[in-house]
Amino acid sequence: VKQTPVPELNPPTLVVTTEIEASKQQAAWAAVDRHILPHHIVIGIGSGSTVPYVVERIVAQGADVNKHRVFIPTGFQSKELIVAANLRLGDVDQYPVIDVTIDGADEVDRDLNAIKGGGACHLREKVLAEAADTFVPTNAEGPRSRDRLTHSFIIVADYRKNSEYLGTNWKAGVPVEVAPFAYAKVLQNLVLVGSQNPKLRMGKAKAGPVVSDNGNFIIDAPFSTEDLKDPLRILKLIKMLTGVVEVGLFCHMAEAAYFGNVDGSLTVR
Ligand code: ABF
Repeated sequence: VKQTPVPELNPPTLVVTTEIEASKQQAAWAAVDRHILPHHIVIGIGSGSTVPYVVERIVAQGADVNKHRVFIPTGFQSKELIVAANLRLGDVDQYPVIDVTIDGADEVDRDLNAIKGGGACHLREKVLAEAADTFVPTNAEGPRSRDRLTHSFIIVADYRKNSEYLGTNWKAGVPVEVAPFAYAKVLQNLVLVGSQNPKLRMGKAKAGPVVSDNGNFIIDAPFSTEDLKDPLRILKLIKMLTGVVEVGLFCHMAEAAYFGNVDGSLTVR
C-alpha cells in the first residue's frame, strides 16, 4: 500500500503563534477587567487581532450589564465583532462622548505614544480615542498626572509592540490616510518632511491601492527612530500636508497600555 507522506509540521511557529495569541488575550482580559466597569455604558471597540479578546471578555461580564450598553466600532471588522457577539451597535455621531475605548496598536513607546493604522482604521480609531474623555484629578508629579481631561483610551497588545521608542520594531512606517486625488503630491511632500521612501499601500494581490473604510488611500511613511523620538513633531509636520486626512501617530492620548508577555506575565504602563 502506498503511504501518503505526512506533511512536516513546524512546531516552533505553532508555539510562537500560541504564545502571541495568549499574550494578546492576557492583555485584553486584564484591560477589560480594570477599565470596563458596570457604570460604563458607551464603549469604543477598536480594530485588529487583539480586540476579539476584548469583546470576548466584555461578553463574559454578562447580558444583564451588556443590555444597557452601546458599542461603537472603529471599522468594518469591529462592527462585525459587535454584531456577532449580540451586542448593541452604535455610531460615534450618535454618541460623541464615549466612556472607554479599548484598541490595539502597532507599537507603543515608553510615553504611551503609539503607531496605529497597520489595519488602515486609524482615522476612526483616533476619533474614538478622542471621544473617550474623563476628568482625572490628581496631585502627583509628571506630564500625565496633573489635573486634566484625559482620554479613557486603553491600548491592548502583545509584547512585540512594547518599545522604548517608536520605529524600533515597527518598520513599516507611519500610516497616513490621504485623499486619493492627492496621494502623489503627499508622497513627494512626505519626503520633504523627512520620510525615507514612503509608499502607497497596495492590496494583497497588488491589484490596486488599499482603500480605507472612508474611501481613502493609505501611505506608509518610514521615519528614522531618531525622528520618532519626538513623535508629536512628526505628527504636526505630516498633519500640515494638504490632502492628509489623518496620521497614525497617537501622541499623549492613551491613559494606559496593557502588554501580555511571553512568560504569561502582564506589563501595564
Ligand atoms: C488596530 O489594529 C490598529 O491601529 C493596529 O494597526 C492594529 C493592531 O492589531 P493587532 O492587535 O492585530 O496587532 O488596533
